[in-house]
Amino acid sequence: MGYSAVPDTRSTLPTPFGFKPRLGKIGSTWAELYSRPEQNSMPTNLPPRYFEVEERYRAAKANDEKIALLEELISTVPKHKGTEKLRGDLRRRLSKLKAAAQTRRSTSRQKSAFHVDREGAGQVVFVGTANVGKSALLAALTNAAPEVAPHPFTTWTPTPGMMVSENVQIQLVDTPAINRDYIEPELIELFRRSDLVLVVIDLQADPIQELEDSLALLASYNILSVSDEQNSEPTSPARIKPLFVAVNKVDDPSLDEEFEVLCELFGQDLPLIPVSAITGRNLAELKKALLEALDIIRVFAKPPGEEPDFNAPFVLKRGSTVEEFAAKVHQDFFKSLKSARVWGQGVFDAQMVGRDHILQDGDVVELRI
Ligand SMILES: Nc1nc2c(ncn2[C@@H]2O[C@H](COP(=O)(O)OP(=O)(O)O)[C@@H](O)[C@H]2O)c(=O)[nH]1
Ligand SMILES: [Mg+2]
Repeated sequence: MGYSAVPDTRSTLPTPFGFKPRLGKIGSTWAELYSRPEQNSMPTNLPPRYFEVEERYRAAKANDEKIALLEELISTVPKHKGTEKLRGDLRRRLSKLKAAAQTRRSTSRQKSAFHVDREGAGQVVFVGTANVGKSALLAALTNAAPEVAPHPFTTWTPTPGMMVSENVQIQLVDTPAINRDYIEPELIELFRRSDLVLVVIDLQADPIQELEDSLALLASYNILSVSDEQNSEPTSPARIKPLFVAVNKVDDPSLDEEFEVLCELFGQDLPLIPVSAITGRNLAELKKALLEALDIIRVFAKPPGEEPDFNAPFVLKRGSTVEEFAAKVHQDFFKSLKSARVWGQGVFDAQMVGRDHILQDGDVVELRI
Protein backbone atom coordinates (compact mmCIF):
# COMPACT_ATOMS: atom_id res chain seq x y z
CA MET A 1 0.00 0.00 0.00
CA GLY A 2 2.93 2.31 0.63
CA TYR A 3 2.85 5.57 2.49
CA SER A 4 0.16 8.07 1.98
CA ALA A 5 0.23 11.77 2.73
CA VAL A 6 -3.39 11.54 3.81
CA PRO A 7 -3.58 10.64 7.50
CA ASP A 8 -5.60 7.52 7.99
CA THR A 9 -7.95 8.10 10.88
CA ARG A 10 -9.93 4.93 10.34
CA SER A 11 -7.48 2.75 12.17
CA THR A 12 -8.48 4.52 15.39
CA LEU A 13 -12.18 3.89 14.86
CA PRO A 14 -13.89 0.72 15.99
CA THR A 15 -13.58 -2.00 13.41
CA PRO A 16 -16.91 -2.92 11.96
CA PHE A 17 -17.90 -6.56 12.18
CA GLY A 18 -14.80 -7.36 14.19
CA PHE A 19 -12.32 -7.28 11.31
CA LYS A 20 -10.00 -4.56 10.18
CA PRO A 21 -11.52 -2.67 7.27
CA ARG A 22 -9.66 -2.96 4.03
CA LEU A 23 -8.32 0.49 3.35
CA GLY A 24 -8.20 0.31 -0.38
CA LYS A 25 -9.80 3.59 -1.16
CA ILE A 26 -8.42 6.57 0.74
CA GLY A 27 -11.28 8.68 1.93
CA SER A 28 -13.92 6.01 2.06
CA THR A 29 -15.93 6.61 5.16
CA TRP A 30 -16.85 4.43 8.01
CA ALA A 31 -20.45 4.29 6.91
CA GLU A 32 -19.40 3.22 3.42
CA LEU A 33 -17.48 0.35 4.93
CA TYR A 34 -20.59 -0.63 6.82
CA SER A 35 -22.78 -0.43 3.75
CA ARG A 36 -20.61 -2.55 1.45
CA PRO A 37 -22.94 -5.23 0.32
CA GLU A 38 -20.31 -7.97 0.52
CA GLN A 39 -19.71 -7.14 4.20
CA ASN A 40 -23.21 -6.37 5.32
CA SER A 41 -26.15 -8.13 3.88
CA MET A 42 -28.54 -5.79 5.69
CA PRO A 43 -29.01 -2.30 4.17
CA THR A 44 -28.27 0.52 6.62
CA ASN A 45 -30.18 3.29 4.78
CA LEU A 46 -28.20 6.03 6.44
CA PRO A 47 -29.58 9.52 5.80
CA PRO A 48 -27.40 12.29 4.24
CA ARG A 49 -27.33 14.02 7.63
CA TYR A 50 -25.35 11.08 9.00
CA PHE A 51 -22.57 11.69 6.49
CA GLU A 52 -22.42 15.40 7.24
CA VAL A 53 -22.09 14.82 10.98
CA GLU A 54 -19.62 12.00 10.49
CA GLU A 55 -17.37 14.31 8.53
CA ARG A 56 -17.45 16.91 11.29
CA TYR A 57 -16.82 14.24 13.89
CA ARG A 58 -13.73 13.03 12.02
CA ALA A 59 -12.40 16.57 11.80
CA ALA A 60 -13.01 17.35 15.47
CA LYS A 61 -9.92 17.59 17.65
CA ALA A 62 -11.15 18.37 21.16
CA ASN A 63 -12.58 15.57 23.22
CA ASP A 64 -15.67 17.53 24.28
CA GLU A 65 -16.45 18.38 20.68
CA LYS A 66 -15.99 14.75 19.64
CA ILE A 67 -18.42 13.67 22.35
CA ALA A 68 -21.05 16.18 21.26
CA LEU A 69 -20.74 15.22 17.60
CA LEU A 70 -20.80 11.52 18.33
CA GLU A 71 -24.03 11.97 20.28
CA GLU A 72 -25.46 13.84 17.33
CA LEU A 73 -24.21 11.16 14.96
CA ILE A 74 -25.94 8.42 16.93
CA SER A 75 -29.18 10.37 16.78
CA THR A 76 -29.06 10.40 12.97
CA VAL A 77 -28.84 6.62 12.63
CA PRO A 78 -32.25 5.10 11.90
CA LYS A 79 -33.14 2.38 14.35
CA HIS A 80 -33.62 -0.93 12.57
CA LYS A 81 -31.95 -4.32 12.37
CA GLY A 82 -29.51 -3.21 9.63
CA THR A 83 -27.94 -0.50 11.81
CA GLU A 84 -27.82 -2.47 15.06
CA LYS A 85 -24.11 -3.20 14.84
CA LEU A 86 -23.24 0.35 13.82
CA ARG A 87 -25.28 1.83 16.68
CA GLY A 88 -23.61 -0.52 19.15
CA ASP A 89 -20.15 0.42 17.96
CA LEU A 90 -20.92 4.14 18.06
CA ARG A 91 -22.29 3.89 21.57
CA ARG A 92 -19.24 1.99 22.78
CA ARG A 93 -17.04 4.64 21.20
CA LEU A 94 -19.05 7.33 22.99
CA SER A 95 -18.73 5.75 26.41
CA LYS A 96 -14.98 5.37 25.90
CA LEU A 97 -14.66 9.06 25.06
CA LYS A 98 -16.75 10.01 28.08
CA ALA A 99 -14.71 7.82 30.40
CA ALA A 100 -11.50 9.37 29.09
CA ALA A 101 -12.87 12.87 29.70
CA GLN A 102 -13.92 11.90 33.20
CA THR A 103 -10.50 10.55 34.20
CA ARG A 104 -8.80 13.59 32.76
CA ARG A 105 -11.04 15.85 34.81
CA SER A 106 -10.73 13.99 38.08
CA THR A 107 -6.97 13.49 37.88
CA SER A 108 -6.45 17.11 37.00
CA ARG A 109 -8.53 18.07 40.02
CA GLN A 110 -6.59 15.85 42.39
CA LYS A 111 -3.17 16.58 41.08
CA SER A 112 -3.43 20.21 40.09
CA ALA A 113 0.10 21.51 40.23
CA PHE A 114 -1.29 24.79 41.51
CA HIS A 115 -2.80 23.34 44.62
CA VAL A 116 -0.70 23.86 47.74
CA ASP A 117 -1.75 22.21 51.01
CA ARG A 118 -1.68 24.74 53.82
CA GLU A 119 0.76 23.95 56.57
CA GLY A 120 2.11 25.82 59.55
CA ALA A 121 0.71 28.85 61.32
CA GLY A 122 0.19 30.93 58.19
CA GLN A 123 0.70 31.01 54.46
CA VAL A 124 2.70 33.73 52.70
CA VAL A 125 2.52 33.71 48.90
CA PHE A 126 5.14 35.45 46.75
CA VAL A 127 4.01 37.68 43.90
CA GLY A 128 6.38 39.16 41.37
CA THR A 129 7.63 39.54 37.85
CA ALA A 130 10.35 37.31 36.41
CA ASN A 131 13.91 37.25 37.73
CA VAL A 132 13.39 39.39 40.81
CA GLY A 133 14.66 36.56 43.01
CA LYS A 134 11.48 34.93 44.34
CA SER A 135 12.94 31.44 44.09
CA ALA A 136 16.25 32.60 45.56
CA LEU A 137 14.34 34.06 48.51
CA LEU A 138 12.44 30.83 49.08
CA ALA A 139 15.73 28.94 49.03
CA ALA A 140 17.30 31.41 51.48
CA LEU A 141 14.39 31.41 53.92
CA THR A 142 13.35 27.76 53.92
CA ASN A 143 14.81 24.33 53.31
CA ALA A 144 13.10 24.12 49.93
CA ALA A 145 15.35 23.99 46.89
CA PRO A 146 13.57 25.65 43.97
CA GLU A 147 15.44 26.24 40.74
CA VAL A 148 17.12 29.66 40.69
CA ALA A 149 18.27 30.85 37.30
CA PRO A 150 19.38 34.02 35.54
CA HIS A 151 16.80 33.51 32.80
CA PRO A 152 13.12 34.37 33.22
CA PHE A 153 10.24 31.94 33.76
CA THR A 154 12.18 29.20 35.54
CA THR A 155 9.38 28.57 38.01
CA TRP A 156 6.21 27.15 36.48
CA THR A 157 4.20 25.96 39.44
CA PRO A 158 3.87 27.14 43.03
CA THR A 159 6.52 25.66 45.31
CA PRO A 160 6.04 25.69 49.07
CA GLY A 161 8.72 25.76 51.74
CA MET A 162 8.59 26.01 55.52
CA MET A 163 10.18 28.99 57.24
CA VAL A 164 10.79 28.99 60.97
CA SER A 165 10.44 32.42 62.51
CA GLU A 166 11.27 32.33 66.22
CA ASN A 167 9.37 29.21 67.21
CA VAL A 168 6.60 29.43 64.62
CA GLN A 169 6.44 27.61 61.30
CA ILE A 170 5.24 29.75 58.41
CA GLN A 171 4.64 28.39 54.93
CA LEU A 172 6.14 30.40 52.09
CA VAL A 173 5.00 29.72 48.53
CA ASP A 174 7.18 30.60 45.53
CA THR A 175 5.13 31.22 42.39
CA PRO A 176 5.55 31.61 38.63
CA ALA A 177 6.19 35.14 37.40
CA ILE A 178 3.10 37.21 36.71
CA ASN A 179 4.33 38.98 33.58
CA ARG A 180 3.11 36.30 31.22
CA ASP A 181 0.41 36.21 28.57
CA TYR A 182 -1.75 33.88 30.60
CA ILE A 183 -2.21 33.81 34.37
CA GLU A 184 -3.77 30.60 35.66
CA PRO A 185 -7.00 31.20 37.61
CA GLU A 186 -5.64 28.80 40.23
CA LEU A 187 -2.67 31.07 40.78
CA ILE A 188 -5.03 33.95 41.46
CA GLU A 189 -6.96 31.73 43.88
CA LEU A 190 -3.70 30.94 45.67
CA PHE A 191 -3.02 34.68 46.10
CA ARG A 192 -6.57 35.20 47.29
CA ARG A 193 -6.55 32.43 49.89
CA SER A 194 -3.14 33.29 51.31
CA ASP A 195 -2.82 34.98 54.70
CA LEU A 196 -0.30 37.47 53.38
CA VAL A 197 1.06 38.48 50.00
CA LEU A 198 4.77 39.20 49.68
CA VAL A 199 5.45 41.24 46.57
CA VAL A 200 9.07 40.73 45.51
CA ILE A 201 10.88 43.33 43.39
CA ASP A 202 14.46 43.72 42.19
CA LEU A 203 16.24 46.91 43.24
CA GLN A 204 18.90 46.34 40.61
CA ALA A 205 16.45 46.06 37.71
CA ASP A 206 13.26 48.09 37.31
CA PRO A 207 11.74 48.08 40.79
CA ILE A 208 9.11 50.77 40.21
CA GLN A 209 7.69 49.05 37.16
CA GLU A 210 7.82 45.66 38.86
CA LEU A 211 5.97 46.98 41.88
CA GLU A 212 3.32 48.68 39.79
CA ASP A 213 2.83 45.56 37.68
CA SER A 214 2.34 43.37 40.72
CA LEU A 215 0.00 45.81 42.45
CA ALA A 216 -1.99 46.30 39.25
CA LEU A 217 -2.46 42.55 38.89
CA LEU A 218 -3.59 42.16 42.50
CA ALA A 219 -5.92 45.12 42.14
CA SER A 220 -7.42 43.79 38.93
CA TYR A 221 -8.57 40.69 40.82
CA ASN A 222 -9.70 42.73 43.83
CA ILE A 223 -7.06 41.18 46.05
CA LEU A 224 -6.00 44.75 46.66
CA SER A 225 -8.29 47.67 46.12
CA VAL A 226 -6.55 50.68 44.75
CA SER A 227 -7.88 53.97 46.00
CA ASP A 228 -8.56 56.30 43.13
CA GLU A 229 -9.83 59.39 44.90
CA GLN A 230 -7.37 62.27 44.63
CA ASN A 231 -4.45 60.30 43.34
CA SER A 232 -5.04 57.35 41.13
CA GLU A 233 -1.53 55.97 41.38
CA PRO A 234 -1.55 52.28 42.03
CA THR A 235 0.82 53.00 44.88
CA SER A 236 -1.72 53.69 47.58
CA PRO A 237 -3.80 50.60 47.84
CA ALA A 238 -6.48 50.47 50.50
CA ARG A 239 -5.42 46.97 51.35
CA ILE A 240 -7.71 44.01 51.62
CA LYS A 241 -4.99 41.50 52.27
CA PRO A 242 -1.92 42.06 54.42
CA LEU A 243 0.94 42.83 52.10
CA PHE A 244 4.66 43.36 52.28
CA VAL A 245 7.11 44.35 49.62
CA ALA A 246 10.48 42.61 49.72
CA VAL A 247 12.91 44.81 47.81
CA ASN A 248 15.42 42.14 46.84
CA LYS A 249 19.04 42.38 45.70
CA VAL A 250 19.92 45.16 48.17
CA ASP A 251 23.12 43.15 48.55
CA ASP A 252 25.23 45.66 50.47
CA PRO A 253 25.17 49.22 51.87
CA SER A 254 26.25 50.69 48.54
CA LEU A 255 22.68 50.09 47.36
CA ASP A 256 20.95 51.67 50.36
CA GLU A 257 20.68 55.06 48.73
CA GLU A 258 18.71 53.61 45.85
CA PHE A 259 16.46 51.85 48.30
CA GLU A 260 15.85 55.20 50.04
CA VAL A 261 14.57 56.63 46.77
CA LEU A 262 12.00 53.84 46.58
CA CYS A 263 11.00 54.54 50.17
CA GLU A 264 10.36 58.18 49.35
CA LEU A 265 8.09 57.14 46.51
CA PHE A 266 6.21 54.26 48.11
CA GLY A 267 7.21 54.05 51.75
CA GLN A 268 4.17 56.02 52.94
CA ASP A 269 1.74 53.49 51.60
CA LEU A 270 3.57 50.21 51.60
CA PRO A 271 5.82 48.37 54.03
CA LEU A 272 9.07 48.02 52.07
CA ILE A 273 11.76 45.70 53.40
CA PRO A 274 15.22 45.76 51.82
CA VAL A 275 16.69 42.26 51.59
CA SER A 276 19.21 40.19 49.71
CA ALA A 277 18.56 36.54 49.03
CA ILE A 278 22.17 36.09 48.02
CA THR A 279 24.05 37.86 50.84
CA GLY A 280 21.34 37.18 53.43
CA ARG A 281 21.03 40.85 54.31
CA ASN A 282 17.96 41.65 56.46
CA LEU A 283 16.46 38.20 56.10
CA ALA A 284 16.07 37.94 59.88
CA GLU A 285 14.11 41.20 59.87
CA LEU A 286 11.91 39.93 57.05
CA LYS A 287 11.15 36.75 59.00
CA LYS A 288 10.23 38.77 62.05
CA ALA A 289 8.07 41.19 60.07
CA LEU A 290 6.15 38.34 58.44
CA LEU A 291 5.55 36.69 61.80
CA GLU A 292 4.23 39.95 63.25
CA ALA A 293 2.04 40.66 60.25
CA LEU A 294 0.36 37.29 60.43
CA ASP A 295 -1.33 38.50 63.59
CA ILE A 296 -0.89 35.34 65.53
CA ILE A 297 -0.07 34.71 69.16
CA ARG A 298 1.83 31.88 70.75
CA VAL A 299 0.40 30.37 73.87
CA PHE A 300 2.07 27.70 75.98
CA ALA A 301 0.23 24.94 77.75
CA LYS A 302 1.27 24.19 81.32
CA PRO A 303 0.11 20.84 82.61
CA PRO A 304 -0.69 21.17 86.37
CA GLY A 305 2.47 20.71 88.42
CA GLU A 306 4.74 20.80 85.38
CA GLU A 307 6.70 23.35 83.40
CA PRO A 308 5.36 24.44 80.01
CA ASP A 309 7.22 23.33 76.87
CA PHE A 310 8.45 26.61 75.44
CA ASN A 311 9.53 24.91 72.22
CA ALA A 312 6.00 23.89 71.35
CA PRO A 313 3.70 26.89 71.24
CA PHE A 314 0.06 26.67 70.30
CA VAL A 315 -0.52 29.18 67.55
CA LEU A 316 -3.75 31.15 67.68
CA LYS A 317 -5.21 34.17 65.91
CA ARG A 318 -4.72 37.40 67.81
CA GLY A 319 -7.78 38.00 70.00
CA SER A 320 -8.31 34.31 70.76
CA THR A 321 -9.78 33.33 74.11
CA VAL A 322 -9.00 30.70 76.71
CA GLU A 323 -11.85 28.65 75.30
CA GLU A 324 -10.32 28.67 71.81
CA PHE A 325 -6.96 27.74 73.26
CA ALA A 326 -8.55 24.83 75.14
CA ALA A 327 -10.11 23.57 71.89
CA LYS A 328 -6.68 23.63 70.24
CA VAL A 329 -5.09 21.67 73.07
CA HIS A 330 -7.74 18.98 73.14
CA GLN A 331 -11.42 18.71 72.38
CA ASP A 332 -11.96 17.26 75.90
CA PHE A 333 -10.53 20.40 77.47
CA PHE A 334 -12.87 22.51 75.43
CA LYS A 335 -15.90 20.51 76.61
CA SER A 336 -15.13 20.12 80.29
CA LEU A 337 -12.94 23.11 81.09
CA LYS A 338 -13.51 24.08 84.73
CA SER A 339 -10.90 26.75 85.30
CA ALA A 340 -7.78 28.27 83.83
CA ARG A 341 -4.80 30.07 85.30
CA VAL A 342 -2.66 32.43 83.27
CA TRP A 343 0.86 33.76 83.55
CA GLY A 344 1.67 36.59 81.16
CA GLN A 345 0.75 40.05 80.06
CA GLY A 346 -1.94 42.04 81.85
CA VAL A 347 -2.52 39.45 84.56
CA PHE A 348 -0.83 38.68 87.85
CA ASP A 349 0.93 35.34 87.96
CA ALA A 350 -1.39 32.36 88.12
CA GLN A 351 -4.47 34.56 87.84
CA MET A 352 -7.72 32.62 87.52
CA VAL A 353 -9.56 33.60 84.33
CA GLY A 354 -12.81 32.69 82.62
CA ARG A 355 -13.40 30.94 79.31
CA ASP A 356 -13.67 34.21 77.42
CA HIS A 357 -10.48 35.78 78.73
CA ILE A 358 -8.48 37.10 75.76
CA LEU A 359 -4.97 35.71 75.61
CA GLN A 360 -1.78 37.56 74.67
CA ASP A 361 1.33 36.46 72.79
CA GLY A 362 3.59 34.47 75.11
CA ASP A 363 0.97 33.65 77.73
CA VAL A 364 1.30 30.44 79.70
CA VAL A 365 -2.01 28.75 80.50
CA GLU A 366 -2.89 25.96 82.87
CA LEU A 367 -6.17 24.29 82.00
CA ARG A 368 -8.10 22.29 84.58
CA ILE A 369 -11.00 19.98 83.95
N1 LIG B 1 22.71 40.12 43.29
C1 LIG B 1 21.65 39.36 43.62
N2 LIG B 1 21.15 38.49 42.73
C2 LIG B 1 20.10 37.76 43.10
C3 LIG B 1 19.47 37.89 44.37
N3 LIG B 1 18.42 37.04 44.43
C4 LIG B 1 18.38 36.41 43.25
N4 LIG B 1 19.38 36.84 42.43
C5 LIG B 1 19.66 36.36 41.06
O1 LIG B 1 18.58 36.75 40.23
C6 LIG B 1 18.33 35.75 39.24
C7 LIG B 1 16.88 35.32 39.28
O2 LIG B 1 16.62 34.67 40.49
P1 LIG B 1 15.36 33.73 40.69
O3 LIG B 1 15.28 33.40 42.13
O4 LIG B 1 15.39 32.59 39.73
O5 LIG B 1 14.19 34.74 40.27
P2 LIG B 1 12.62 34.47 40.12
O6 LIG B 1 12.36 34.41 38.65
O7 LIG B 1 11.95 35.67 40.73
O8 LIG B 1 12.30 33.22 40.84
C8 LIG B 1 19.30 34.62 39.54
O9 LIG B 1 20.40 34.73 38.68
C9 LIG B 1 19.71 34.86 40.98
O10 LIG B 1 20.99 34.37 41.26
C10 LIG B 1 20.05 38.83 45.30
O11 LIG B 1 19.61 39.01 46.43
N5 LIG B 1 21.12 39.54 44.86
MG1 LIG C 1 11.48 31.48 40.10
